[in-house]
Amino acid sequence: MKILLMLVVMATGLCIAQAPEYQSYYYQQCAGTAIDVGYYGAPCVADWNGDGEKDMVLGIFTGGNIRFYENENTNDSPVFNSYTTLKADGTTIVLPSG
Ligand SMILES: [Ca+2]
Repeated sequence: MKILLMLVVMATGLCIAQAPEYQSYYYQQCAGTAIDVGYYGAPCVADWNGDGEKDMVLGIFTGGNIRFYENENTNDSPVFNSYTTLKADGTTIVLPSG
């Protein structure tokens, strides 16, 4: 019985599986300009400030800083107009590289 159920689930999965659809890439912008941090930017999207909209936290290899971009629009159409450099105890966070 378990084998039959597993075969049905597998067959159903095969029938509804579709090829993924990809969108072309784009440069995320801040205040209308493409965000460019040089090499090895490390973005992370999360609701950092708890307002329900996903923000962007961006680690930067050069300089080792971390930027916070607050989303000023919706999750479907995020808008970033500025950023702040994250600090801990009043001191800018600098992560060593290498
Ligand atoms: Ca947010």
